[in-house]
Amino acid sequence: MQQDLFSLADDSGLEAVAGGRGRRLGSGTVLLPGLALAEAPNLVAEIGSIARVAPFRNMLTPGGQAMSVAMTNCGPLGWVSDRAGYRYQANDPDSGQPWPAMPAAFGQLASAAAALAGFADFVPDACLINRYLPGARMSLHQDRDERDFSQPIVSVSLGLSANFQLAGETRSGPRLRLPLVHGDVLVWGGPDRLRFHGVQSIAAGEHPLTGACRYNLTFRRAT
Ligand code: MD3
Ligand code: FE
Repeated sequence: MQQDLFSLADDSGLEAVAGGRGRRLGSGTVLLPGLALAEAPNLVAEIGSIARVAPFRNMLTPGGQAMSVAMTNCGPLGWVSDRAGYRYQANDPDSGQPWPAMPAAFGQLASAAAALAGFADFVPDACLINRYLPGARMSLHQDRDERDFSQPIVSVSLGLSANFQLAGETRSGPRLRLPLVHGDVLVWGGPDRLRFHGVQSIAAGEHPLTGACRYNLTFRRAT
């Protein structure tokens, strides 16, 4: 079991990732602790502007259950879920309007993080914005609604901390658990792109920048 956890974490310490700024969690997964810290106040302000145009909403699963995580999007495409299924679309289903533009600071951070993790030329066309209030969680799932799994995904954590779970290509088997804190950026791609992952229920708390809330930005190449 210990051996399994080591191979899951793949953190030998012999390799300098991103010039010492990164921690390798898998052959295609790199954690960049604090990479978004300096930009965080600006990112949170941009989330506020986006949410005034495309408010956070608790989407329905295809089974008809409201998700505990509230979501909105920015960029050319947005991820949506409803009774018809999961998909990316150019318009906000609540307003019929295009999703708000992706702020320049978002795209620049995502591309820079991907490059640090070894994925050159990552240009996201979708940014899903997740809002977790205390008690919200995301059960174990794969991200597989994108066309090209050779493209990585970049995630940025803001506000309250979360306990993240990373499994393998099946739901069963050992899981790496790690805290994601304000400013952390996680990049995953290559052989890790289809690993199951989830977020445990968020504990109550107050963050100076976000209040009683965690935001997660996930940057994707949907098409
Ligand atoms: C996947 N969001 O929106 S992303 C999602 O914190 C989603 O809101 C989570 O999963 C959140 O689809 C977590 C972080 C992540 C990190 C490493 C992974 C996802 C990963 C490694 C492999 C596969
Ligand atoms: Fe996911």
